[in-house]
Amino acid sequence: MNGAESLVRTLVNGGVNVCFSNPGTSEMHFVAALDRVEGMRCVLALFEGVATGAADGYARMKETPAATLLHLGPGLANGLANLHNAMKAATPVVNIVGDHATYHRDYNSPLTSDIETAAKPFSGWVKTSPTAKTVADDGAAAIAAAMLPPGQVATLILPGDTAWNEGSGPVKMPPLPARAKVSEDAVKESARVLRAGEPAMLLLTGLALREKGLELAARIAGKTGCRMLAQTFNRRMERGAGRISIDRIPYPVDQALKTLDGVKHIVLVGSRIPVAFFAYPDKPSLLAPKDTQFTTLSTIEEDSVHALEWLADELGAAQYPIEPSEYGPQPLATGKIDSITLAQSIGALIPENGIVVDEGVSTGRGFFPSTRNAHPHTWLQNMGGSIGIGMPLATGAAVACPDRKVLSVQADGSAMYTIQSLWTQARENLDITTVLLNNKSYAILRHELANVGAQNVGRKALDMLDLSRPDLDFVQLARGMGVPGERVENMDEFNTALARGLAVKGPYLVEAMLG
Ligand SMILES: Cc1ncc(C[n+]2csc(CCOP(=O)(O)OP(=O)(O)O)c2C)c(N)n1
Repeated sequence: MNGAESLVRTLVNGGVNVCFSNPGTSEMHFVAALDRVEGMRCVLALFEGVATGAADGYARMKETPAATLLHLGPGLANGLANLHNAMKAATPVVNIVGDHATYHRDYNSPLTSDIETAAKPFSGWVKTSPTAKTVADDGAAAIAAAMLPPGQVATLILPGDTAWNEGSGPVKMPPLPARAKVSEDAVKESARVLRAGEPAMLLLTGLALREKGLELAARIAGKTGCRMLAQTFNRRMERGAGRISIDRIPYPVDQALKTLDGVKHIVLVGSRIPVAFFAYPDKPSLLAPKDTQFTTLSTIEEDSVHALEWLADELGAAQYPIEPSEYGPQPLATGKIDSITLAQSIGALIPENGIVVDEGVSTGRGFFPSTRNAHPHTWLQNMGGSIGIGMPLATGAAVACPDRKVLSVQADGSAMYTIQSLWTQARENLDITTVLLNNKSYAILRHELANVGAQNVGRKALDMLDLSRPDLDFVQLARGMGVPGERVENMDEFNTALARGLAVKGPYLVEAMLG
């Protein structure tokens, strides 16, 4: 058995059952091995950013990593932006990059580059496998590294001769470490702060935003009178009817400052100190008041749910009554298409147990309140700020959860970075309805122009934020990649089109024209 097959068998034994790939010559033995091994689904992506973003979406839903297969340094480079997002989301990814055969590298042929150096800033673990005999061991180590709490990108570089030479056969996985439990001190100190009677807040992210964590946080908040908020961006939240509803720190700095005004203590539950996405002249970087005291109940690596359980016990809050959201969205909106009417209709139409992928950018920013009383659903966001994640994330989530409908809420400018995702969605018949928000602009950047204090803005600058001349036609783009769709100009049309898309089993695109 060659190295490639030894590696693929090791991946399958280690629970890696999907490979999002865009291969080349150096990966051909790996590709050939995929056919000889049962249990590995291969999904072709037509751009590497689709593969890496899909691996992120898959693992966020499945809790185990997918593999990617990328072609040398340039293939990796094309995939880096979404690996950056995956790193920020602490998503486990086994990122496999083919390389020239070890003896060929010194000739500096056209595709040669320093892959390790390119991978390092976007990976928690990087290794070039030296021989075919070690490649399976390195594969197992890559899975273990990816799964190291809270999860990370592990990049395994695979020189061609490690794939085609005689390998070791598959190897067993090393034992995976469990999440660490928090210390008693962390719990006691958090309890002391919350009992003190000063304005306090739990700031949650990660595992704490699943059902159990939210319930525990709500009991603690009810009992102690503290507030609870989520980070602005979170890797996964469980929301809707039957779940505890939680607001997020708003994105705009002024609104965030207002939201956090007056707080004296923030207890961090897997979260980080709240800071602004960008610096602006005359605005602070820290979003909480200067004299806020921060107490860490749990870090992102630790078991936040266990920590909340312990804290609830410590505070005598374990049985405190809670009020989960009830089902009861607002009625479907009519009239003009804008961020408010869209939010209302999406709230009414989110399917039971759906997965919402949110790259709605400025239009989607206000979608939270009106989706609170929707059917129960999961909400995925971009934590790394590199746009072009939405469609790949939706693709990966749909591969991970074939029985759940994915609703991909997608702004137009961000869509164009990884629009090839639609082809993969069609090829794999993935159950994804995309709501394409067409406002013909990089609208958020228009606000940012004013926020940073740019003066004398003229035509040349505004042209850099404008997506017209020519206008994009997303229905035609989708059709060209095998995804049916329709364009809508008012909310009545939107409601009908979205319901139609959601009723289809497979990909569909609704292009909503914003005024
Ligand atoms: C990879 C990357 N390139 C550029 C940016 C800068 N950027 C942030 S938002 C944005 C425009 C987003 O436009 P769109 O998706 O249409 O949403 P809208 O602002 O119209 O709501 C750009 C270019 C970024 N965040 N990431």
